[in-house]
Amino acid sequence: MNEAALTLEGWYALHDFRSIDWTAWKAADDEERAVALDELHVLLQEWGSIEEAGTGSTAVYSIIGQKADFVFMYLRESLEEINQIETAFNKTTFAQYTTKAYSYVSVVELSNYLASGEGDPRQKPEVIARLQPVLPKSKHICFYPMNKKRELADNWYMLSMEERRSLMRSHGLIGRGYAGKVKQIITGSVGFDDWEWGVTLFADDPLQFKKLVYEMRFDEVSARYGEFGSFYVGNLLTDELFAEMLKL
Ligand code: 76R
Repeated sequence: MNEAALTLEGWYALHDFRSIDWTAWKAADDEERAVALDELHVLLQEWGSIEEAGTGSTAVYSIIGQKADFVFMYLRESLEEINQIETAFNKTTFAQYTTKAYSYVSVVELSNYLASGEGDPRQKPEVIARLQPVLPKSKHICFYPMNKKRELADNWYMLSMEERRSLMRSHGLIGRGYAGKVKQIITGSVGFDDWEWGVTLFADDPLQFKKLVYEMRFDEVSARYGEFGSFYVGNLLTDELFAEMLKL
């Protein structure tokens, strides 16, 4: 059997995409809308406290285009917590004015392709910080799921560890060129969802998403082996911006 890459897993992830039922939201009376906004505010505050306590992180972004209206990206220590938070939102009054657009279940993943150094990586602060990342509050998010191809001529999983390592080196070098401009979080979803990885990118300048993804298309890992799902791009929603979006 071919050698599998070793992976380290961190926090579990749920990308929960929702659309707003504007007809229902507009038909609600002021009091009902106020209750909905209050409950939403309470949840956002709770998620902030979890982030401060270091036991999880949450990103809230509006989504541009018709695929969804907003996304909650939750990182938590267990699937139970992820499930609880999803259910807690579903029970809110505000959730009654939303519909489910798409969701993605995965876990923060680091692989050993480019690993270096001695000792247990799980004890290293820089590794822990990547496995349990505080999601950046960048102005924009970009999410898409992807696979590595398994076709007869181009089968990632039949390449030797050495070949994959060398291809990943080139991938990492391109990525590093975007240091400071794009923050990437790779989550693994084999056994969890319909694709093999979720790619979540954060940037203040949305053009950096386009430039990074385009440049990678020419790199062999993506050009030959990458298969991509739908792309979702959005803008940061603070408490205030969320309230603003919902204002009639
Ligand atoms: O983790 C590391 O920083 C080491 C290098 C590295 C690995 C192992 C790395 C760096 N990535 C790794 C793994 Mn990546 N990455 C993607 C996409 O659109 C596309 O063509 C592909 C989507 C982007 C945009 C991206 C960005 N990466 C992976 C894996 C797992 C592969 C496996 O195990 O087979 C996937 C699916 C994937 C996909 N990558 C980087 C980036 C960026 C910006 C970096 C540099 C990070 C940095 O050095 O700060």
